[in-house]
Amino acid sequence: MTTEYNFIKACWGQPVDRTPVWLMRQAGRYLPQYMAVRKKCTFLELCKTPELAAEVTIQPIDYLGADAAILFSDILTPVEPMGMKLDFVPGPVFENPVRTQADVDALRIPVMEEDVPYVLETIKILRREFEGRVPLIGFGGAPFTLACYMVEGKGSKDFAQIKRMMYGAPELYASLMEKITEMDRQYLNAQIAAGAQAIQIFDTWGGIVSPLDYEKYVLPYTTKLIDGLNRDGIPIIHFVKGAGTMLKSVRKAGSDVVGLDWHVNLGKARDMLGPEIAVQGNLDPTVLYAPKAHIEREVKRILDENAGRPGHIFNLGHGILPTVDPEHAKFMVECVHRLSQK
Ligand code: 1CP
Repeated sequence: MTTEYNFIKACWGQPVDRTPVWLMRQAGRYLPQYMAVRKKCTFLELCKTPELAAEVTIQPIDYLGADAAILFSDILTPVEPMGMKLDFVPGPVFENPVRTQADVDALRIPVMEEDVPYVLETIKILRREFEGRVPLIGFGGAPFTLACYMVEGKGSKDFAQIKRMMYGAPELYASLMEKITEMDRQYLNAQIAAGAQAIQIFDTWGGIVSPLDYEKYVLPYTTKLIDGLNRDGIPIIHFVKGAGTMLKSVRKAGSDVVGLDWHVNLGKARDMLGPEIAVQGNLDPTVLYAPKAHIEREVKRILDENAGRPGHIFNLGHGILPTVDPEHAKFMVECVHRLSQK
């Protein structure tokens, strides 16, 4: 695989002249440029207007100098046309959560070109815009994280509803997960066909189950999803938040890159995962609240833990927080580039 982009090279474990870096949720509320666009419309309108979605995708590339762009959308965008009434306040809320077999049966698999044309159009605009500059990452939620929102109806602290279904109605749970996995497969393949150059799968809630339950209730569906992607030449990044103790299970899903939150030491994680797989992430997002000298020390510490091994993409261990000073985010990107330059 030949590519000029450090980000793509690092995904494949190839050597780079400096460590590539981007930030999860790099387009968003911490950027005044984003808020200026966001003032004019709702979040869903922003996702559904390709010119605006493209504009806010580009903002962090121009401002931060990140090495990869991520499509501006949400993991729940393709769930709405499955037949679920979605609102953002600003977190997602479904008016009609999935609780019964009839609810699962009523969910439809969207026809991507007809139901989410704005996502595919945004990708096409961005590819033209970024050609030769940065690669574009497409993304989706892992089936389990999507199911959490669909069953709970919103974010949750204890995830009581999804766990009731998982343990108490395993057949219902399995039928829901199968349907979501098939939707996700078609959605991510449509993004690849439209021009996405890498795919990130966000399993934000995959770490809320025990390691044994992860293998039983979460991993089989993510594995099936990744297996069904048209991934020739397209690196797949798999990020499971809170999975530090079960990275060997996460690796079994078969991605090219494994995402790391900040509850795990990057060096130890790499030892556990082995040299064949690349890693991404690891900086505690709250470190961006610290003085610059502290940010620089933390960047250096993570680069030192990686110890020059190929296949490292620098990132936060989860999304950037909305109250972070954008200048600190930009400084973090500069530190990664300066301290890793060969
Ligand atoms: O009013 C606003 O501006 C809405 C805030 C917002 C934004 C900017 C939401 C609502 N989503 C997004 C964009 C978004 N969501 C991106 C954009 C691209 C980028 O990274 O720059 C991405 C990749 C996501 C993915 C996403 N949405 C995840 C997975 C990653 C993560 O942060 O864990 C999850 C869990 C969501 C659900 C969601 N959407 C929005 C919010 C506030 C949330 C989280 C709610 C919760 O904590 O339960």
